[in-house]
Amino acid sequence: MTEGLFITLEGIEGAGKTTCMDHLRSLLEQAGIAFLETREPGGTQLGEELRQLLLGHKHTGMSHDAELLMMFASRAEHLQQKILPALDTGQWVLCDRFTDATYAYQGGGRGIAFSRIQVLEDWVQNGLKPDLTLLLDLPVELGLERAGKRSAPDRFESEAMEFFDRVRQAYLELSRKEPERIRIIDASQNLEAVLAQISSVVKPYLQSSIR
Ligand code: T5A
Repeated sequence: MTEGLFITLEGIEGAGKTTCMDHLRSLLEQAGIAFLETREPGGTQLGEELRQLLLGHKHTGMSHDAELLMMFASRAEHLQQKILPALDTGQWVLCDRFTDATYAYQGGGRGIAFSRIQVLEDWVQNGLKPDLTLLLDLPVELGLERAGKRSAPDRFESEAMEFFDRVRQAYLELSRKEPERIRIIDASQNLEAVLAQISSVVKPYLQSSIR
């Protein structure tokens, strides 16, 4: 049984996860809550090396199954080395992407059946799920426009618009299945409005942590 709260941020490219992570960090710091901030794929030495392989252009034609398995290899290491130890000692965990991204990108985007992903989720996570997921939702065109202003596209960002449409729709389907856990944030609004939505979702959790 874990004690800390596990919060994840999700969304298509350019949704504003990095920007919102800064805001979450300051909310937790102000509340005096100890936390681990991390990301996927990545978060450990092995995970960061897998991230380079997954996001870089060296293996442009990697098979969809290899991509899926590498995501879960990174996740298995991450859970054992970082996430579970942090939660077990009562720290909160803020994670930039987790398994919902696998359902959205490898499931929705690549077309791998959710039931196959579920097998790996059960194996690697043994029932663990985030307590709260903030899904930053916005039209694909807007996300790609924002992401494009920033840096050269990685292997995923080089995908076609239709790929991200499927990713977005898969995320929305996940939130319909688990509306209590996966909260939709309208990320098309200006930054101030987006951060206000995040504060209003997260504040009840902060208040319940103050005993
Ligand atoms: N992946 C990951 C899988 O396929 N399967 C998996 O299981 C997992 C875990 C990881 C990639 O791996 C894939 C998905 C991804 O393609 P990543 O770095 O986590 O890559 O994901 P990215 O989406 O590439 O992250 P980005 O850093 O590109 O996007 P962010 O963090 O969502 O966006 P951010 O905050 O950098 O914002 C983009 C720009 O928009 C501005 C910001 O200032 C910035 O310039 N912005 C706004 N502008 C106006 N109004 C707002 N509300 C704004 N919010 C942000």
